[in-house]
Amino acid sequence: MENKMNEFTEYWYHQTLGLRVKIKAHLHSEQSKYQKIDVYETEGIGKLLTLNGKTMVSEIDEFIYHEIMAHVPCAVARKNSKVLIIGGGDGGVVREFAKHNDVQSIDLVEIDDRVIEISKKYFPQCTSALGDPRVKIHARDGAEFIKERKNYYDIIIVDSTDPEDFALGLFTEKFYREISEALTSEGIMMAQTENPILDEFEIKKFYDNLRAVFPVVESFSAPIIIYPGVYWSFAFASKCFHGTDLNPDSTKKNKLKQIEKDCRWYNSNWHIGTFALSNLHRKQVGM
Ligand code: AG3
Repeated sequence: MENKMNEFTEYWYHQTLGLRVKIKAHLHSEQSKYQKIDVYETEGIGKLLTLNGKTMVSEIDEFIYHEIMAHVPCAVARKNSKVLIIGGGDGGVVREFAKHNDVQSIDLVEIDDRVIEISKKYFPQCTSALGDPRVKIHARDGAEFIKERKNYYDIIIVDSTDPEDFALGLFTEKFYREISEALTSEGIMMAQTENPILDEFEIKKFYDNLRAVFPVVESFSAPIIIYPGVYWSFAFASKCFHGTDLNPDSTKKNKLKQIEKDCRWYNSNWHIGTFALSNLHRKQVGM
């Protein structure tokens, strides 16, 4: 929600607490078929993209979210060849997967193609890999798309908005079952799962939905400056691997080390450490 001309505010935690950002310019505003899309030039954190008044991407911290969404599953997966990203129209997660030469295809399924177009214009650093020949963009509903592929993907990422409105379907047991069916027997899925301390959305039920489908369900966290309460959680689910079962293959390990050199957040020590949960985080996700 924008309050004054020179400030952007997002209230969360039942509208009681929030983030306040000084803005230099309101670069773009439109109502797409699905949502209100805004881009701000801020005083301190670079450009900021919001959807329905909720923060999605800022230049100061997008690398954290995007690096971990791609490199955590890639470090564990024995095969990274086929990747599906649901949501994520800003292109940030695609950019990070594209750094892995063993990834053969990346399907990006974003319901709102306006998010992709606006990101291309204002966040070219995020969309830089969308032209990669391995990337295929599908402007469709992920919940529909997922039904069409069986036993196909090695990694599926759900890069969604908050669990409300049209994104709510991306947190259901039914959807997780379809994801599981779209994955190969060694497949891995990851999703953003909100702030477990404030826990506005009662995320345990989403983890219960995952547990109804996947034998392995784990959680980890990373700080995202612009998201409610900064402490952000992610779900890691798979049919066999734990989040800390890094692929022991030495060629793969060396390749990952090369990628890590250019990462500003991700490295494999951090990866192992982040799966060690506090008591509160464990309780909130039902572990
Ligand atoms: N993913 C959005 C996470 C939820 C943010 N919630 C909020 N601001 N209330 C963003 C996609 C980045 N690729």
